[in-house]
Amino acid sequence: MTSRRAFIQSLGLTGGAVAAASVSSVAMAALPELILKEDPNTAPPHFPRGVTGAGRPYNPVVTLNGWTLPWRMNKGVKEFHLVAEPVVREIAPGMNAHLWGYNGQSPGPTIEVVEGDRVRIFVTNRLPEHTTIHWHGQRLPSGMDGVGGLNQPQIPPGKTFVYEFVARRPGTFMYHPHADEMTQMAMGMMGFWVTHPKERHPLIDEVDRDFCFLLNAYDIDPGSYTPKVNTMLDFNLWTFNSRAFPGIDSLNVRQNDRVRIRVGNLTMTNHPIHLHGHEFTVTGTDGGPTPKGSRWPEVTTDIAVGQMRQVEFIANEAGDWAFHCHKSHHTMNAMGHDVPTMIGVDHREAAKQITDLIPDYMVMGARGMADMGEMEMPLPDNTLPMMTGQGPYGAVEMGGMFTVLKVRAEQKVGDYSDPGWYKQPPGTRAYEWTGPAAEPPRAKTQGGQSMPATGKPAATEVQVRKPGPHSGH
Ligand SMILES: [Cu+2]
Repeated sequence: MTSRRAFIQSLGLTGGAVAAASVSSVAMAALPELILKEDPNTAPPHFPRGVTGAGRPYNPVVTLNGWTLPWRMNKGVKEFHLVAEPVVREIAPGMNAHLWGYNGQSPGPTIEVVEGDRVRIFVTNRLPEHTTIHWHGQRLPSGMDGVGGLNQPQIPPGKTFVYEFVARRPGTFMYHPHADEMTQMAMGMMGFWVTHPKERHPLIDEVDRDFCFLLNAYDIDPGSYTPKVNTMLDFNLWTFNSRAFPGIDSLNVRQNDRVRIRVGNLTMTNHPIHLHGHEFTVTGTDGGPTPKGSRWPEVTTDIAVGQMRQVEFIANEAGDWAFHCHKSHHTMNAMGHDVPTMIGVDHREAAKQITDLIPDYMVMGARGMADMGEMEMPLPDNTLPMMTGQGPYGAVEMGGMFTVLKVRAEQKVGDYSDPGWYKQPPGTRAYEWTGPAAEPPRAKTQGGQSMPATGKPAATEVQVRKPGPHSGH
């Protein structure tokens, strides 16, 4: 592992494309060099340098907690080398998962090409079982589509297969196995693909920042490392690019930038992805750029299973803006999903007695679950707290599919580094009311209902209302 890391460092990922001119014809007949990256940091945009035939220059994408795979030019063909292999992925600091992925990571590296490029991808299988790669959304010859058994024989362990096709349409794509799919996708095998337009496109605007990531999910028991691959719906880790908050990097932009975010969903359920502080439009789907007349503003877009969505907006509101899945269970990590509701239960007396027997016993959830965000409760090894993350004003109480869009006037063009927390101008933050306290409205009305019941007892104690059969009509 150490030598592999040293190799990556010596290569340098930025501008690390292998120039055709400097490689002998013997070398070109061999497999393209294997390039790996094992850390989970967001790599800076990959500008291919020293390469001819790259087509029109483009503004490269930035893969959230990921990277773009360098390639070499071989007689006019862009050659990539993907290796399917077991990897260790840090889901967030404090938790590593034993996954399967590509080139040292799950998800695999983003493949970034230009419309019209001829692309040759060598896929080496270092998994213990066979695999394939399906190029989700691409126009290509049927024999290159990657469905094991249907379009090609499976790639046995230890073998390398070659895929080759022309990236015919610009847009947002994904890649993933079509071989023992349930297992291999539950283990994290997937990656992003972006095809940039070869010339100015009437439906594809130029943007200042272009981000991409995949939605994925894992079921990893607290204290363990390997996903349960038979889980259908009850996943406990909801991730952007196999990272859970607070492990997901922020999206850092300059104020007034035109921003594009491309998202693909390879989980087993839909995700309503929600942005604070701005409206966006869906400018592209898995089928390509959307016609301008079909676009409308939204602040949440639902991304169904197997879909890709590309949203765009002008980031003209300075600040720190939440960007997350709107299913509240998807902004929560393991441990929280099966906790019984304790709101309103007074178990002080019971707790006292239990504490005599079990000194570490802790009462949770009697006032809601917010305490969990701050509580330093003992967790099994390799387990993330249910909700966590510190903001400038305390616990953010989030997990899973949550990150922050940081919009700053002082962010430099092309600078993707984290500017830190937003400094709010004086007088622009929610503040505490210090006047006389308001009387609870329940004291004046009958139980706070808009339609008071007749013959109802006075609201002096908690009423438990249950839906019952209709009567007295
Ligand atoms: Cu979700």
